[in-house]
Amino acid sequence: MAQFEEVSQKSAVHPKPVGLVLQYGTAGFRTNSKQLDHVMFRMGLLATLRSKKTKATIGVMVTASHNPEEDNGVKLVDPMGEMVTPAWEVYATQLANAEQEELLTALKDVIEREAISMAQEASVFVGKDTRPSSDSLSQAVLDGVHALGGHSKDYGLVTTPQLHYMVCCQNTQGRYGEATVKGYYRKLSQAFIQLTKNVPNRTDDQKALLVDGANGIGALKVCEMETYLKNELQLSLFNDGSSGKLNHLCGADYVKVQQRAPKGVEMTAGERCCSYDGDADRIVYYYSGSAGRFHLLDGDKIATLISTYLKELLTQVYVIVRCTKTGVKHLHHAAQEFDIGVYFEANGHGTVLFSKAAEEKIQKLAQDSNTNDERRRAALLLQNTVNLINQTVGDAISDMLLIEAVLAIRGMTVQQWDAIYTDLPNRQLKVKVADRRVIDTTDAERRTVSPAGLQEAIDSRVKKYRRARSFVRPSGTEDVVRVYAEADTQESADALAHEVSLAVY
Ligand code: 16G
Ligand code: ZN
Repeated sequence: MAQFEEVSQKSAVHPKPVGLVLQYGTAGFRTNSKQLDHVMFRMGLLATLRSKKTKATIGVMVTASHNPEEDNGVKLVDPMGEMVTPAWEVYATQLANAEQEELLTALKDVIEREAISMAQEASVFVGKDTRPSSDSLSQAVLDGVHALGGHSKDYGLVTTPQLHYMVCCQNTQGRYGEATVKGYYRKLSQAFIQLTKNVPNRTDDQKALLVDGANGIGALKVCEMETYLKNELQLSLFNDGSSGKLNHLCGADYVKVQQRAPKGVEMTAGERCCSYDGDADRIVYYYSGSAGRFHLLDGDKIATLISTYLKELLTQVYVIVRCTKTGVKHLHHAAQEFDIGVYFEANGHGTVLFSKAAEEKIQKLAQDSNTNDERRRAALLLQNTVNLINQTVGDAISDMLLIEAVLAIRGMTVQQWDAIYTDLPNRQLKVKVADRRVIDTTDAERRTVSPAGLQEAIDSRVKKYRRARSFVRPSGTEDVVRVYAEADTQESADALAHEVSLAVY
């Protein structure tokens, strides 16, 4: 078949290093960029098959998020803008690891198992972050798509959530919005302006925000967006990529883990600051207190701010808290089960999901002239809130605008937001062990079930401290075990984390 002829020829231009084995992990393939050319070509092939199978546009994003600049990675985006289904993660791994001469067999195996009609048209959207390697790697993805006769649209430099958004817009025939970067800016900025325009006496201080762009794609894109915001938000951008290295001493991951301000950001007491990660799907806030103390507002604080705001706008709500395993796909899935699902990881990745029924109800109330003024006002706020949120995946730019709007509407300072609750002192450590897979967990990774005796050992150490908890789980992205401990004082939290690490080791 001519189709496979072309795959053979082109794949020779993107050869796989013999013996190299990679895994489609929690967030796709991720490793040193030098090892990824063949993976990119093959993900172009797989995305084309996925598109034929679903009869919809599929996305491929080239990025390694918060990893160092030398790394890169790739992940696939399913039709509604969500992460690709687990069964296809398995195909991705098989395809990436097939030796050169086995590639066609591996490809045909997927086609057969999924009963894919090769006559079906295919369409793939491709995006990339600002890493030096992203140019040639995204070209390899496009080569893969074309080798199987798929149509492609290359969005070039976009944030990860922008690509998810484009895929969703395309597959919902524009109902979610226009599948262009400008369409994205227009939709979000209009919603933001609608939300904030009636807020009385917003001062320049309240409109000002310091942004750490992690020297990445988020910096570029938030700059493009600024004119759309019509001065309703005044951003001072740091780490804009003009001189510094991507994610180096800056960005959301650095700030969250180090619990300190990024390099180059000069903040005065009480000023609101935020940091994106390298592909702008995560955000954390922070400020400097009166004594120069650093205060972090992580994903948990963001979730609290947003859910208390939503609760105020709704007349009848039952708030249910649900915990899941680590990883966006688990949280996203759980959030989909509710009318309104607010999900955030402590690291700053998260969004809000509205069920179709909830969206329709909001729409109806906002348009119904019989609705009383107060309910109508709430419905309009909710409607614009829905439009401001990127429901496909966590989005630093969209989350930032939502947080800014909520603070403005509620007339809250960053300190008042911080005071909604107080975090117990805590410590996170990573422990290197011979084989992290021997640790198995349950209860959303809060208790260990194996190896035998480990949970008892953790319990006995926790008992020695006041208001203490400690969790242990294998990392999904690094070859380490993560240990978390909290207690009434920082000294106790540190000591407990240390003791539990020894028990793990
Ligand atoms: C990935 C996940 C993130 C999770 C992190 C945990 C996505 C898009 N990202 O970055 O949700 O928090 O892994 O990593 O799914 P860890 O297991 O090494 O702590
Ligand atoms: Zn990211």
